[in-house]
Amino acid sequence: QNQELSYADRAKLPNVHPLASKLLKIMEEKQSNLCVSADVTGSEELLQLADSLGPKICLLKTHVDILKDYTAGFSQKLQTLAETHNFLIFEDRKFADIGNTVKHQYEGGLYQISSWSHIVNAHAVPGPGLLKGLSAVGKPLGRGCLLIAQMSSEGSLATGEYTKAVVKMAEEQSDFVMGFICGSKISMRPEFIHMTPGVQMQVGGDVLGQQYTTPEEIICSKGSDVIIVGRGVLEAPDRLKAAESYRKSGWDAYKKRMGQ
Ligand code: S5P
Repeated sequence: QNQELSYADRAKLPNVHPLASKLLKIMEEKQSNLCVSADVTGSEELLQLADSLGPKICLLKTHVDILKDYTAGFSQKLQTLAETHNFLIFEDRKFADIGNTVKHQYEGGLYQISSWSHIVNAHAVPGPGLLKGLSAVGKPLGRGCLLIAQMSSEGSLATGEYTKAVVKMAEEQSDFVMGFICGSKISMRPEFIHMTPGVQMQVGGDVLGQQYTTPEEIICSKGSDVIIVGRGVLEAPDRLKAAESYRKSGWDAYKKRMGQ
């Protein structure tokens, strides 16, 4: 039967990834399934966003490679804000190379992503060796990875059999993979967290192929767990007010799904 577990119940499952468990607990505590995508190009602005929206979110998603002024000091400050406001950090790096290369990209270079980002994501295209490379770096640090199983953009090739193969790959390396980037619930295992981008209050899109669905639709009808919102918050006249309305909308949809 379709017995729906709460976020709090899922956090306690014996085989849940420790970081998935932590995120699910944060979600329950803060009553937030909102991940804000902080797609801004200045570190000061990003830190300000993290500080002001921190109380509203369970997760903050970054694209560090769009920052024009990245420094190691920035990532330290971001970690401090994550602790202060009790959210996790998700660097949306979309790794997509052979294991040996992604290992270096994850650990080294300018950004040293593994040192500060709790969660990263990856395309499954290269096969399981990519996860082996990433987990060699991330597992000892207690990090987690999301596999990109579907995309929000028009004409995405990540559909059908590909999506199914991604789920299988995740199941085979569930000691490091904690969930998916997807449009809807694609795995029946409650240990996995489903996160969905392409979210705004109104259905629509942008001129470059992005497609938007509402929080209600994503959480309640599609059965996803976390809404990822960028411009819906960033381009609002009052970002804090917008974040609160997405938080409430996502949480109300979750309550409705739980039949409460
Ligand atoms: O399929 C995807 C996967 C991701 S991670 N579609 C997406 O839009 N994203 C990311 O989510 C994208 O890189 C961007 O950072 C965010 C959506 O931003 P928005 O401004 O369209 O809400």
